[in-house]
Amino acid sequence: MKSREERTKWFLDDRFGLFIHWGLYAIPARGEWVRSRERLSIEDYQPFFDEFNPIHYDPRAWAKAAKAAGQKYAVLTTKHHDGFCLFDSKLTDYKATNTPAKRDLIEEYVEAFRSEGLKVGFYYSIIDWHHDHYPKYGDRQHPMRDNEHYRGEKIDFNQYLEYMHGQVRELLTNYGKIDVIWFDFSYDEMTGEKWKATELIEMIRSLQPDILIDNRLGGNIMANEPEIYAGDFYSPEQIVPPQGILNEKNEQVPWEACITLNDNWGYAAHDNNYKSPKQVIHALVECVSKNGNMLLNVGPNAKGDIPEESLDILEAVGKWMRQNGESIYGCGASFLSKPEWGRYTQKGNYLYAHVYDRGIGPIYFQGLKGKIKRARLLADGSELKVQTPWMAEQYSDIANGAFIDLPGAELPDEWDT
Ligand code: JFZ
Repeated sequence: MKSREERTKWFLDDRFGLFIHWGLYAIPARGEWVRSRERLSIEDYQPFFDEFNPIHYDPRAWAKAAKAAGQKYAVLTTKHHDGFCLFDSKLTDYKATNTPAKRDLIEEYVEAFRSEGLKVGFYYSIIDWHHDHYPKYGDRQHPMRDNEHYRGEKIDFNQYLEYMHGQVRELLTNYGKIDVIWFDFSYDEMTGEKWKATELIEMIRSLQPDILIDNRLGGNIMANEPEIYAGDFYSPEQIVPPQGILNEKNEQVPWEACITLNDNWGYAAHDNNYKSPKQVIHALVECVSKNGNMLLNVGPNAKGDIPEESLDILEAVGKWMRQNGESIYGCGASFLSKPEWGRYTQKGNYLYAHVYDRGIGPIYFQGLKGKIKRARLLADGSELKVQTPWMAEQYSDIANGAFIDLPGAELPDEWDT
């Protein structure tokens, strides 16, 4: 079996992926937690199942948008907490095949993303608000957590575990090679072996030896000796970890920050709080500058369209990536500390300077005196002059610094690099 280092190589080179939250909750359009937040019963939620008919579903178009944005892999919700399956599971009737969609939407997704040359991931919720044998009353997440009808209900959690393990087996057997499995999520005592996690991991590795697994089955990926189920990468949510992720031995742990474009994962019709392309680009650069990945989320609507606002952001990010992707792919943290004017990313002998605070005059590179062979503007490949400004010898010597001229006025703001 490959080591984690070998398995995660492609992932850490690719750096940028697309997260897709899509399911029945696209219809109420109030986010993927709507059932829990509004305490909807399965019956309350049934109309969305009965009418689920995404007539615009075109995973090729999704894949093309991701590719044009510079994303190299994708992760789609095969089943979210509501338990609804986009795939044709033999173990449940609660699946896309039995809705007006009438087909296995995961099969089409895998086919589409693969043929656009992207790597393919499955999000799979280990929480399940639909299954008879998943804890309800008193479970802190469950839509029926305070519904007296379910107090003292007898469940057989092992039946749920058999179902859950069985679905993971289906997902990792029926769709060819899968690159990432993204479990979500452990909480309170519902963690690790409660999910029979060791057994689950052993099955996964026997079916898909090279697949990457996130860290949300539980365990401690930062430990000296992480559990077998502690995962291949750490998954911070809605935050870029300030110092990157180091384990107890002070070694880098692969990580991937998952980030929404507005304030919801699933489609939310009235959520217009979108980030700007610039914020997204800066977040991506920040991740890479700390040895991390970014998984950027979209929530397609009930018809299967990615919202226009999200597509616009992806497009703008793509434009930047076409000019500056070299500073992202295969790059990581620099040996230099963060400069005053922005951030560094680095790949071997190539140092990428992301200049956010342009100031006036040349850009100062602490510690690089005599070490810069040549400098180029990444956006257009044009030469930048390395030269010490008049009278600057004395103070630049102190910190062993070097200066690079930037073409001042001509440099448009959004180039930022
Ligand atoms: C989970 C999901 O509940 C959410 O719907 C979405 O899919 C997201 C990517 O993952 O959200 C979480 C999971 C874990 C924590 C917070 C939100 N947590 O541990 O703090």
